[in-house]
Amino acid sequence: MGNFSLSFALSILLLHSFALSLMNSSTDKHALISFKNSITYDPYAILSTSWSQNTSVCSWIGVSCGLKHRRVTALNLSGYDLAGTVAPHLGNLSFLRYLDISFNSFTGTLPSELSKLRRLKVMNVGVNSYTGEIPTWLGSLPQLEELYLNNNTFLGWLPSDMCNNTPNIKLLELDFNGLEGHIPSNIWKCKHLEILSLNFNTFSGKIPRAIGNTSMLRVLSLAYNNFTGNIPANIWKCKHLEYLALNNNNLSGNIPRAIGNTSMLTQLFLSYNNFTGELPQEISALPILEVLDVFKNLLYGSIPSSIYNISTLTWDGWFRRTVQNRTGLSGSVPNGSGSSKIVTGSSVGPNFVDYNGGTR
Ligand SMILES: *[C@@H]1O[C@H](CO)[C@@H](O)[C@H](O)[C@H]1NC(C)=O
Ligand SMILES: *[C@@H]1O[C@H](CO)[C@@H](O)[C@H](O)[C@H]1NC(C)=O
Ligand SMILES: *[C@@H]1O[C@H](CO)[C@@H](O)[C@H](O)[C@H]1NC(C)=O
Ligand SMILES: *[C@@H]1O[C@H](CO)[C@@H](O)[C@H](O)[C@H]1NC(C)=O
Ligand SMILES: *[C@@H]1O[C@H](CO)[C@@H](O)[C@H](O)[C@H]1NC(C)=O
Ligand SMILES: *[C@@H]1O[C@H](CO)[C@@H](O)[C@H](O)[C@H]1NC(C)=O
Ligand SMILES: *[C@@H]1O[C@H](CO)[C@@H](O)[C@H](O)[C@H]1NC(C)=O
Ligand SMILES: *[C@@H]1O[C@H](CO)[C@@H](O)[C@H](O)[C@H]1NC(C)=O
Ligand SMILES: *[C@@H]1O[C@H](CO)[C@@H](O)[C@H](O)[C@H]1NC(C)=O
Ligand SMILES: *[C@@H]1O[C@H](CO)[C@@H](O)[C@H](O)[C@H]1NC(C)=O
Ligand SMILES: *[C@@H]1O[C@H](CO)[C@@H](O)[C@H](O)[C@H]1NC(C)=O
Ligand SMILES: CC(=O)N[C@H]1CO[C@H](CO)[C@@H](O)[C@@H]1O
Repeated sequence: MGNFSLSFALSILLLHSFALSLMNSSTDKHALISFKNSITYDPYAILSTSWSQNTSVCSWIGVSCGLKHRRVTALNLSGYDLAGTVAPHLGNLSFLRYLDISFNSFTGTLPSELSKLRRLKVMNVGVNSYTGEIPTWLGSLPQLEELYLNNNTFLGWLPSDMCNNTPNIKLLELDFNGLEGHIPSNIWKCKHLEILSLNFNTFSGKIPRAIGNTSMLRVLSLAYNNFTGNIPANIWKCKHLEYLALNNNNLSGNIPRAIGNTSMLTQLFLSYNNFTGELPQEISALPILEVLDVFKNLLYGSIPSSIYNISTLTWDGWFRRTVQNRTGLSGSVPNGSGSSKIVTGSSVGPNFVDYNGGTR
């Protein structure tokens, strides 16, 4: 405790003197000019026309400043097709809270100087061509709430201490990379995690039991990986779970009865695994379930008739993907679609776009 408050006080002191004595708005301009100089392709001439030496950085396209101190608080250059690397000088934007350079063609690795951005809340570098391992310093940005690294070629394992020093992280979006290995079991230390999206990587091993202790979880999307073992029983403790996609993995075991406890669940994707046993009756206790996708498993038995009472379920999608495709389940669906609301769009498959980047 003593150690902690001492180092806390020290870092506050350091940050303050750092920010006050070294950094001012001309540092911000210097940092952004260096950033501009490392851009090799600017097809819409965003930087070459707007980012002019003789104007205030606060008037530049993509730059926002604080009202009083006129320091740069946001840099948003999403979708301008820029290419190049990210200059380490960006780490000098000590008041930066939002960094969004998604949907460009940035290459190389993320410079470690970005670890100096102690106020950063949102970092979106999704849909670029970054590579290398996920930098461990990302796990030490104390204010970080949203991190998007999707659609790059990040490699290797998640840092094992990932959740130790990012107490505020709410969203981790890592879809479409070359990541592998296990989900660190200290994931529960990310106490505010609401969205965890790891689709389309080659993660393996078991889904850690600790996932049940990330009690704020709303979206858990682990599809198209190589996870094995059972669904951890703890997962049904996540009371806020709305979207669970575990499809296209190597999971096995029964679909647990406790599934009936996640009453906020609207979309459940379990297809293309090795789940066995019967579809539990408790599924019909999910009052707002819209999509139930259990196609291509080793399930047997009959479809609990109480399922037909879930008025939100989209019968056409469910029917197509389970009964018609002969999963082994027997039973029939109601004549016509009758009272059921039909939303064909969401019944075709996981809507990855919803949780993919969040910027488009
Ligand atoms: C900003 O800092 C630089 C050096 O870090 C210094 O040369 C310059 O005078 C400072 N500008 C203002 C307005 O304080
Ligand atoms: C800023 O400098 C550019 C040349 O670099 C010039 O064309 C432009 O007129 C200047 N703008 C102002 C407001 O001085
Ligand atoms: C800004 O960052 C660069 C590279 O990280 C560094 O060389 C420079 O001294 C820093 N400070 C200022 C005031 O620009
Ligand atoms: C991410 O990459 C995948 C595969 O290349 C692609 O299908 C998807 O559209 C990309 N997502 C975005 C948001 O660009
Ligand atoms: C999860 O929380 C429970 C209490 O709610 C605790 O007993 C257990 O040790 C925690 N598990 C992990 C892996 O943190
Ligand atoms: C999945 O993991 C198993 C071993 O656990 C391995 O044999 C298999 O090649 C992996 N599949 C993929 C697609 O990585
Ligand atoms: C599932 O696991 C088995 C046994 O480890 C392995 O042979 C198979 O390739 C895995 N399937 C996938 C899709 O990874
Ligand atoms: C199911 O298990 C068998 C072996 O028991 C394995 O060959 C197959 O790849 C598994 N299927 C999936 C989708 O994991
Ligand atoms: C969760 O579901 C199980 C099995 O259906 C049940 O015994 C248990 O009481 C439920 N727990 C909560 C907290 O609702
Ligand atoms: C479905 O709901 C109706 C009326 O709400 C009820 O009478 C019936 O028992 C329910 N069926 C099942 C199988 O739960
Ligand atoms: C950046 O701009 C895009 C397009 O205007 C917007 O959708 C996105 O939310 C912005 N990013 C941040 C972090 O504010
Ligand atoms: C044999 C069969 O009916 N296959 C269908 C399974 O479901 C998919 C859609 O999820 C259809 O495209 C297939 O035709």
